[in-house]
Amino acid sequence: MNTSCQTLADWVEQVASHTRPEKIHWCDGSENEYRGLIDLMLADETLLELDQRNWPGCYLHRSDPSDVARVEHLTFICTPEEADAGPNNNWMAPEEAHRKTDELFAGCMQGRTLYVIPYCMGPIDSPYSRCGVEITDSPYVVANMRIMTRMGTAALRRIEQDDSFVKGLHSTGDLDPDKRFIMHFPEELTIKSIGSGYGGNALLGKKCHALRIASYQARYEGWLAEHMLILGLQDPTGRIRYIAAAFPSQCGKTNLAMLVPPAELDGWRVWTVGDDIAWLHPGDDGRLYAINPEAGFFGVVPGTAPDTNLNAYEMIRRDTIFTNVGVTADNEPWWEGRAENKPALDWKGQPMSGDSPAAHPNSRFTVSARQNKGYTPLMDDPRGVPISAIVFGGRRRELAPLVYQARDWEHGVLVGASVASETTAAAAGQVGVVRRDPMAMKPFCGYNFADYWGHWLETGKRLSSPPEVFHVNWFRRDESGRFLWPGFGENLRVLSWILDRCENGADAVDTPIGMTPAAGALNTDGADVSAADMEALLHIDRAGWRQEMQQIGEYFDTYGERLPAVLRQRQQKILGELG
Ligand code: OXD
Ligand code: MN
Repeated sequence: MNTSCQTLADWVEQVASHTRPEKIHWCDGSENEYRGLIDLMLADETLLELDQRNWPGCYLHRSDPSDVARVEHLTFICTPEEADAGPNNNWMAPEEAHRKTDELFAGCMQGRTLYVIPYCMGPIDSPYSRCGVEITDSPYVVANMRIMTRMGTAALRRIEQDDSFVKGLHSTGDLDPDKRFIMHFPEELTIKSIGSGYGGNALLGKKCHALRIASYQARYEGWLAEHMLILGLQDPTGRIRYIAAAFPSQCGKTNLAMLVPPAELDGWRVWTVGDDIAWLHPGDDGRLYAINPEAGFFGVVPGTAPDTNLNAYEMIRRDTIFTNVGVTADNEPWWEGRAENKPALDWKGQPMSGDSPAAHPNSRFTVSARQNKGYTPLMDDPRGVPISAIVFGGRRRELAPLVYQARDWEHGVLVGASVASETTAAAAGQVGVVRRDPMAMKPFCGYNFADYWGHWLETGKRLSSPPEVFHVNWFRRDESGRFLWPGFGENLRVLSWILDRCENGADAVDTPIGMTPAAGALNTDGADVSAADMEALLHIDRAGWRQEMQQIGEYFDTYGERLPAVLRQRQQKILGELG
């Protein structure tokens, strides 16, 4: 036994006798251990070494071509009552889900090593952090978990102290998509994932624990687990304020969290606290505080370039695991959007041919957050950072204006619950279809959305100084498909209006859907955006919004009696104002 935590020791023993590994390895999180895993994977070609002279510590992993994204249709919330999972989730009865997966786990680790990964989501010494243990047979998962979480001995010590942890059992199985399941048992604080090695399905600390299980725990413990980036925005006076922003996968959270200000906005700076997940707690002072439970970034590679995300571009030049990118003839990683060099092999290792991309559209980098130029030690502050503004957003060609502000917290909850976005390659399935993605949590909320919105409303009541709530849309296009807003660094202009609004300092126009920037209130000096485009970006199309509000009402209908009445009232009120 390698731990004084009896529950953990018993569980490892029980899993081992079921899965029958050849060896058991308790991860300590050391550099030596990481090096050993890399060597092992180089030897069996799970990893390929990239050009170490120019890309030191960088490796390429090619996944099975059928295993490149999250699989929402194979992801289940297994609460005893189906209604508790809600219409937003796939549900399976816990006994059935255990039976189905246990059958697949039986003997699945024969001839392999079982790794025990103790990890902590959040700073080790934060009261807001929560621990978990992932058991896996994949060295690739172990290496990624070491980058993405605080993993190893320190986490194990905390688990022994708390005597509480989330149990995550994972095996890549035989990668047969018909035998792939990602099961969550929120009441048992347990995850069982089999048949996939892809990040969101296999690095169990991330989506499975820090969002699905944590959102469920947060409801009972009085906090929020959200699919949000956290950034610190330093203005030219040196003052830093914090923003948390929820966008669906592949809508630019990582880019926004690492934003580099355009030259005209001299004196501004962005500090990255997190790029994907925020755990939010009401503080004693009535403000909302955020920690990032992760320690690294699992970001989308294509499009990463000096003009879109210089910090990320430089950050991934060393000590990075690339998954499913192309390679050049001289063994550098290559992806669409990388200007230098050209690809020789695509992400499957095949010679480039025709128009098919070199990198898979959902190819990823895994890298420590400390390698980012915008790293701030506040990321490791056990108290977290106070949030001034919460921003929701989606990818929408039409309708949603560049930015608008909710009137108050309740309206903000309605704005979050109404988020819709075009689907992307982060999940298997059709790309580009608009779907409702409330709070960007559609794939990640571990319980019924109606109860979740109720919990948001209750949380607001505990805040005497709640954050202001906004909605943004960087993705508006004209009829020809041209983007109306330049995006990336220029988004700072919108963020600075948002911060001004938090202190009633910028002019706004009152519209039925909320407050939009008054003419000239949003600084566009030096930006490549015409007055006509700006007008289109801020225009409220009343007929379109009437239809949208009606559709939101129909969407709410699917939650029946459980829908908090106040959301219906606010939706009806706006519909009435739209005339
Ligand atoms: C992610 C996702 O990987 O949202 O962050 O899919
Ligand atoms: Mn995400």
